[in-house]
Amino acid sequence: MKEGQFRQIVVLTGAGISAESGIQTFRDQGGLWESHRLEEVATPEAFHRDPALVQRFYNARRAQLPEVAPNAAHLALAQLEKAIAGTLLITQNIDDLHERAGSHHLLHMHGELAKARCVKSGQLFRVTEPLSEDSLCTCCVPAQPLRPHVVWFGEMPLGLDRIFHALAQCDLFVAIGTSGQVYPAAGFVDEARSQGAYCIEINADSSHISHRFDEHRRGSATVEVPKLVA
Ligand code: BV8
Repeated sequence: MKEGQFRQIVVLTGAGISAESGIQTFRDQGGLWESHRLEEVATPEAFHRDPALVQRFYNARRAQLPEVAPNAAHLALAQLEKAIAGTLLITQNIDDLHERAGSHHLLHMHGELAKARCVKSGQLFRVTEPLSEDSLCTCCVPAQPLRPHVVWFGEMPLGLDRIFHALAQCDLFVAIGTSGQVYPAAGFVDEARSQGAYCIEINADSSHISHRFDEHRRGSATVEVPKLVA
């Protein structure tokens, strides 16, 4: 990226940026877990219906975190924010690989696997052991159930005001490793494009939103993201 070419950059990442770190994408599993569709497990209704199943789903994914590490794509994005202060990294992912790579201007719009929250007060807690349907908060009397601090289907994503403000100001929008199937994230490219931002898609494959981008860099994130940032 040439010096001074872009001043305000919004980057959106999806499961594909963590694939080469060993975290399976939703698309690889066909959106399945224990033969449940993601949309069936990642919902408030599922948590109400079968909290043990939903806690097991997130315990299994949380248990992976200590075994995986940020890859070259995560590290390149951390370098990008050092080089261009007007960079905002929005991730759909709930893993902690962007933080561990050194990114700070980061917004987890779908929440964070490493955190749980009180269903009543909304207070956040760092998860240090597997949660069960009996996990309770320590902030309320009587104690209330703890749920994963994750945005489920049908729930409002986090940080949307900040996101739409950044999309309205950016001169470059880059989507990395997302299939563009989940809204409102899949519509961010339209917001950026409508105000004149240049839009680049980095993906190993085509996506549901490829046609909305000015430029496509087809390939793995660990190759294409460092090239973009160089
Ligand atoms: C909302 C956290 C209102 C959980 C996730 C009916 C009722 C209510 C809502 C809806 C409805 N119908 C539709 C909706 C909207 C719904 C939606 O979009 N549904 C879809 C299924 C149609 N959205 C919502 O409910 C959202 N909330 O709408 O609230 C509202 C409306 C407007 C404005 C404000 C509010 C909330 C959605 C959040 C759901 N939670 N995650 C968890 O993780 O367990 S979504 C989850 O799935 C992920 O976070 C991620 O976002 C999504 C998976 O998408 P991707 O990240 O793109 O991953 P995927 O596997 O699909 O693709 C990987 C890509 O990487 C591929 O393209 C592949 O080619 C590429 N790749 C692979 N390897 C590599 C690579 N690329 C490069 N290099 C590689 N090595």
